[in-house]
Amino acid sequence: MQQNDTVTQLKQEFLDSLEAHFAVSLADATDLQRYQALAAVVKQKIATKWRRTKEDYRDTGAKQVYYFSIEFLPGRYLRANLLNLGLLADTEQMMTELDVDFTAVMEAEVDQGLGNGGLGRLASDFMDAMPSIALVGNGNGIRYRYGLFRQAFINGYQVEYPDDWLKNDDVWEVRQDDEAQVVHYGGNVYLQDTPDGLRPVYDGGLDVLAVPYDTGMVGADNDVVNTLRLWSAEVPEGVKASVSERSVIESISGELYPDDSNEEGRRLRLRQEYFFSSAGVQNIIKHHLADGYSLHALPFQVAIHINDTHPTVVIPEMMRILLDEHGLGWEEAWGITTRTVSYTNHTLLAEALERWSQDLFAQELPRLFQLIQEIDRHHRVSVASEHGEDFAWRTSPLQDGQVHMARLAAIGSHAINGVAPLHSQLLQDKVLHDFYILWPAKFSNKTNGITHRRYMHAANESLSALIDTKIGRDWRKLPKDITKLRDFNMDEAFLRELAVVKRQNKQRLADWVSHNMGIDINVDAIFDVQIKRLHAYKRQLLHLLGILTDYLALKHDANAYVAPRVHIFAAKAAPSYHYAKQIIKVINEVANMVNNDPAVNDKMQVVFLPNYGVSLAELIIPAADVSEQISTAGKEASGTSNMKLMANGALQLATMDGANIDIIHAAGAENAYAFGMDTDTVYKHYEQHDYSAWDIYQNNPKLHRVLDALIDGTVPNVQEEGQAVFDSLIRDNDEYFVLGDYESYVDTQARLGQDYQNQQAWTRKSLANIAASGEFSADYTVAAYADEIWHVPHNLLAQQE
Ligand code: 26Q
Repeated sequence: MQQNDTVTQLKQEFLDSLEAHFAVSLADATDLQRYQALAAVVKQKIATKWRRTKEDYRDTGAKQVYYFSIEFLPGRYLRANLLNLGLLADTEQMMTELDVDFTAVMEAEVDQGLGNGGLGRLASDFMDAMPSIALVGNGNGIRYRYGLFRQAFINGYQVEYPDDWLKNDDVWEVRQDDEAQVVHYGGNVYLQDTPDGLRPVYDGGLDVLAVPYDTGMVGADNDVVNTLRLWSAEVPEGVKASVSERSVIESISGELYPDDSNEEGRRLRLRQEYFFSSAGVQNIIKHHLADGYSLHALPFQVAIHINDTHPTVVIPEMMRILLDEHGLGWEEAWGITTRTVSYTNHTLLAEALERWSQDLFAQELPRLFQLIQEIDRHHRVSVASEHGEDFAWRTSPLQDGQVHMARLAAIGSHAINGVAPLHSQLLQDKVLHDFYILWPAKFSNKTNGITHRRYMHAANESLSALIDTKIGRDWRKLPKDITKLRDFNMDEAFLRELAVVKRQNKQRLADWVSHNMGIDINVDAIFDVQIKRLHAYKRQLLHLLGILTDYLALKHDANAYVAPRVHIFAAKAAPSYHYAKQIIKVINEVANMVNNDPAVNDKMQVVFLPNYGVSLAELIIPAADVSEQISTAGKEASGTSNMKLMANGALQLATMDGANIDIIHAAGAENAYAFGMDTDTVYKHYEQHDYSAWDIYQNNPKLHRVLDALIDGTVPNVQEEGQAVFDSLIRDNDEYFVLGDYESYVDTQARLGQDYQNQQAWTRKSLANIAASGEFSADYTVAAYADEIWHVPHNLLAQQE
């Protein structure tokens, strides 16, 4: 065995750590103890870099970016941290030498799920990208006591269990008592004349102590470690709180809202939004002043970015601090605030735009409400003369008894961006059109990105290693350099090696499915993957109708040609989203029917993996052949699983929506399967009211049979759910045009199935996707934010197109 100093030293540190923490030998240690001991070693290595980074930022007076997000979805840290520290290979070797199952050790770490989906995971990808390009950027969010629910299926129904992620302590976090902040809610507030002008006097209300827990965000192959700060709600010291008062306070950081589309504004949710926004802003300003800067220097020293509208209260909160606590005038405070804050929108769904009842808002945050009234008044005055009363009305933060958060965010920030070109265009043309008329220069696009480090180098180590053998390792620093792989698309040996890697990854997933679900899936079949939140607009239902089409074809004609496929779903539905849960039930029953039917199951299988999250994504994505990105055009802001799947060599079966468009463009249309209506067609149907699901149903016999299968007992055990799905399509005229895209979808699936049979040609298309994935690195995304919005330096080399 090869001797390696790092491995030897790591081994000693690991064994010492086991003894120091648990007084056990390696042989007697559990996987959890092994994990915690190793994590402690890694944390020590991070700590030195972290301290130095903090000192360096303080000493140089670098401008700081703060990314405010109500969700972060980090998943597991150990493997990603080892990778970024350059210690992954050595650790693997050490574990081999010690005869320890490293996978089991890593799986002992809890998957930190303090977010719902795309938005939260994007925030965590940015937390990986920022230190990796030496950008001074920190996260600010909530340390929820319970994260996103754990999902199980019972009789095909989704059942939710609490996510008690702190049961075993979080090894990575550091509690910072001396950084705690008090956040105030409710009560009455009066303005009193004082020698310094009008000042608010508070009467009653609730004080909550926000205590931060910091985690080091490790840069890849450098010495930078930034900070993710998550706030926890506690009773302030010296306050005598009854049991019920205590529980009111602690509930503020008690649990993540398990909904990713803003069902209805609830009081506790508003308290959460204010909680991390206020604690974060107070803390930033406190340090800014302690470092000797004037408040007027704030926009030069600090950039605050709000991830969707959930932290929009930072705008009135900053005004409150500048006006009430530091006596600035309105105009200077407003200038400082707007030049500090920037905003990203993540949704085109009208129902997902955040609004709060003014009554509730005024009860919870009375002083902020007064300030919003003042912002509203200034806004109306400044736009009415030029654009008219009606325009002023439409764009005002306060209208119809509600506080419109996207309007407040647009007015109170200096930059507004969407997350893919189509999305940014639709923001300008439709959703935020009035604001675009007012301030066109505020608007830009910043296409989302992903971290290849987690989703490729760590989750698909053999793929990255194989690529290294062809183009060296520099592409890991400069992801666009992966285009050099295109030179090898006629290299047959390389294509075979790529296919071998894919097959190994499929086998790894098949083993998991066999072990955890008791289903043996066929690794020679196409792994056709749809993994994302369960939502009507994402159209898992369209995929399901495709499955039923194949099933009925095979049942009616044993010689029908259907390319062998394993349909792989993973998705959580919001607990209150009844329709989404009905779709889960139907998919599970179809899966049961198909998997237990010997007449079809050498051609098709359906598996719905429970409890989708970051760790499961890391297992599924490397194994995917096909990436289903089939939202109704104009609905998905960007999507990010589309980028992760592409980087791992899956071909897109996709509508022209969100970043699908850009992925197809980058990979080449011949290396993807685009289908369905485009955005213009969808909007025309909305305008002309000429879409008839009933007509489509009546005129397409194949589709007719498929839909009838949902209600005539063909699919067993779905009396109620099958009817509900049927009704949403036929009686309610199919809001998301599932039937309108059906024909195009099944035709495209058939063509794809044929193409897959030529393995070499398929692998060549797969290679084209991998080779085009570099531009979707979050490193570039974050660098673009840094250059164009935050105005902070970084060390990512600019690259020629
Ligand atoms: C708001 C108020 C009350 C309760 C919940 C919410 C809430 C929570 C989460 C609303 C929305 C979200 C999350 C939205 C989200 O994940 N959007 C996705 O963002 C991705 C990153 O930009 C995009 O790729 C996806 O297209 C978009 O759907």
